[in-house]
Amino acid sequence: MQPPVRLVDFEVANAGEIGHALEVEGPSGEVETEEIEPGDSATLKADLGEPGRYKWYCPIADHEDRGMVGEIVVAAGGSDRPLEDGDAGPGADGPAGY
Ligand SMILES: [Cu+2]
Repeated sequence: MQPPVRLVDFEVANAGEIGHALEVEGPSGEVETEEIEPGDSATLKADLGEPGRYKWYCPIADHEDRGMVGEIVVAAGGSDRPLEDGDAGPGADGPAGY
């Protein structure tokens, strides 16, 4: 049986001084943004329809090795309630960027 598809929007802004991008390795494959220039933002739609632990990282140059990497945890039994201010977002425990 195919796992359910649940698209999650990741809204990312580049507050740094060089280009970055966001790649997410979800249960149905990888998705990534184009390179995001400093001051720009992008939205990445990733299918996270299955509980698990998924990797996110910046695919530009050696940024992953330099710490632009983290984990997205999708718990089972969630609700469809939209995220609200104060909810922990993906990568909330990750690096703050550079
Ligand atoms: Cu980067």
